[in-house]
Amino acid sequence: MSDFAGKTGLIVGVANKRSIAWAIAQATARRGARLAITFQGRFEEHVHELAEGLDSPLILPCDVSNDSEIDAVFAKVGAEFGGLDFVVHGAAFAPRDELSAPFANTSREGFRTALDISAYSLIALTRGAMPLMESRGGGSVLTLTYLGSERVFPNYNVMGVAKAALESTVRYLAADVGPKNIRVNAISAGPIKTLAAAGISGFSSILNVYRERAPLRRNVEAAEVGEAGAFLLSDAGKAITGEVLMVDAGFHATGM
Ligand code: NAD
Ligand code: IMJ
Repeated sequence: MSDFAGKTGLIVGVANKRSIAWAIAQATARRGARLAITFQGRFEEHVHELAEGLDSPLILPCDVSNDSEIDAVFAKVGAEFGGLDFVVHGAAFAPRDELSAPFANTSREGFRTALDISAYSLIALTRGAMPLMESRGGGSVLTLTYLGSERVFPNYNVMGVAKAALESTVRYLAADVGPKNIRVNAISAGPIKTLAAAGISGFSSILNVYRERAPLRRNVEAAEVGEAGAFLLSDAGKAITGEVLMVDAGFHATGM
């Protein structure tokens, strides 16, 4: 498989080996992509270790709430790669208290933070990538979302609102940058035990409910999201944009 030969990608949202963004990175690297991977402060060591297995990667700091760090990433990617074919956005955050307190207690600051880091950042990254993608004749942007955008799940709270904003952002961006042959899509993944799921009360019971009710009677693995991500990012997906692809063993289709 070499459908990413000669292609370059930027991966945002790798914390450790369990990160879904890392699974997508591996799926594209295996097919020949050259990658730039960003890390959020405390994950620098982890990301450097993971990237040791990649072919001449670029490792850069990026807090997605910081415009100058985003600018610096694209300046460096432009200088080193001379263009960009795809971006993976896997950053999400809400202050921990917002994921346990009653939803009606959502604070103004918690709401602002969740939407800034989990949804606005897709706009900022896509805008930064645009000139580098235009120089390649187009590109593909992929983000990660969750069904909590449409249905209520216990404790998902303001992250559900942020994911609804993110999915709408996918459609507005797709319409805006489509004429430049840049595609924007999301994968809505089933629950996976990553760092973003660690310490969430009741997460194991959510995994059990999915296993019992999903048509495939199982949960999904990060590697499976990685494969679906590689599909959307590759030329196999070149007529797909503004889409939210469910990669959840069919759970979303069930009523009861
Ligand atoms: P993860 O903890 O490995 O990834 C989340 C990433 O967000 C981390 O790498 C973290 O560094 C990054 N991040 C948070 N704040 C940031 C900031 N200010 N600047 C830069 N990066 C920041 O967990 P994951 O499950 O791989 O999450 C990746 C994406 O997948 C998220 O958007 C999440 O909502 C989504 N998702 C996860 C699941 C699941 O069950 N794990 C299901 C569906 C969707
Ligand atoms: C997270 C919280 C509550 C319910 C949840 C999740 N369900 C799933 C997740 C049902 C699947 C994981 N998910 C899809 C996320 O998007 C998680 C985002 C997240 C996680 C944390 C934990 C640590 C923290 N802030 C966070 N912000 C966002 O402090």
